[in-house]
Amino acid sequence: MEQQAHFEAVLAADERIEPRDWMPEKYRATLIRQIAQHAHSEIIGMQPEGAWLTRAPSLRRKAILLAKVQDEAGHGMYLYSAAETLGVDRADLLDRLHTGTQKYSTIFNYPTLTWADVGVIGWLVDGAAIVNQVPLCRCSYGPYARAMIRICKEESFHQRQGFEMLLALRDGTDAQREMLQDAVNRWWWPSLMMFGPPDAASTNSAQSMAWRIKRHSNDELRQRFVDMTAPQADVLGVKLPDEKLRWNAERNSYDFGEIDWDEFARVVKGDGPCNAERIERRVAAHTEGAWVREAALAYAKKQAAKVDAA
Ligand code: FAQ
Repeated sequence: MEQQAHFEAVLAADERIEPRDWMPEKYRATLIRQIAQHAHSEIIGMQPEGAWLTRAPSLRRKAILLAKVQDEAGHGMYLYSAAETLGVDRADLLDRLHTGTQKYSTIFNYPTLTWADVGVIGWLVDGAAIVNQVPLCRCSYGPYARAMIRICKEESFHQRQGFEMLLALRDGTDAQREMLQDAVNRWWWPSLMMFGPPDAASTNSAQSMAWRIKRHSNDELRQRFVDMTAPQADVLGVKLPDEKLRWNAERNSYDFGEIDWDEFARVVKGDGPCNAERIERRVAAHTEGAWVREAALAYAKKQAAKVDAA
């Protein structure tokens, strides 16, 4: 009772729960679920853009893209470390990703067909990630909140590099502008799905908000993203593929059309355009990297033995 009261007092004071603190088992399980899914999304998210590293149109673009893809790996590392403070093992989490018992974001199951897709991912996908993740910097669990502060700083660079790349396409040839519009047509709706199911169907939101893991509902953040992005589309000279998108002066927000939730459900269940390919590639990378993990562990053991001997 005393521990529960302490937990609730920390939440009420908007302070942070730390790994050493007592916490309800369901709070721990919810955090493990969300942080692990988030970590998996970061490392699976390296694949769609990574596919363009060998085809970047200039050395400058290649250097920027390399930095971005490496950042995503780093985000995965911060997040797996944050999850480990809750008593789980990174190897087990990766196992769960590889066997399909833990999810990752639907957005990374769509293909990157042209170079414009790389810019649109920066603009829309990293843009949506920022809207979703800035509030997570104030999440009630300390290690997750602190990881998010670093991640958000890097996401903001990612978003800008994407937008800057798209400005170059806007100012390019007709064919480049067409390529830009085509990429926007394909990525707009999946980006809106990143925020999760509508509030009425969101099974975890109410409890996660009460625990101050989430600060806003899925629909609130989705609306915030649409309001932020629609004027940016005008700057880029592209049309967002939604006939119902229009400014609503009464609500002081954009109205927008209905998301295809059947498509969302299919992609979550593993039946998206690239689900099988993404997991196959991930498992292959993991298997091929076994010797690196073995070598790193052997080195760490040797160093520890040296310290013991001293
Ligand atoms: N995809 O009850 P809710 C990035 C699942 S990182 C797949 O509303 P919750 C950076 C959900 O897990 C992108 N599954 O769930 C980058 C739950 O199933 P479960 C990842 C989804 O947790 C950029 C069920 O539906 N970001 O982009 C999705 O309260 C470029 C019911 O949903 C994060 O993970 C989905 N889109 O809210 C990297 C942020 N949405 O687990 C590379 C942290 C929902 O009960 C390149 N996560 N589901 O079986 C969150 O903020 C939350 O977990 C939500 C979902 C908002 C995603």
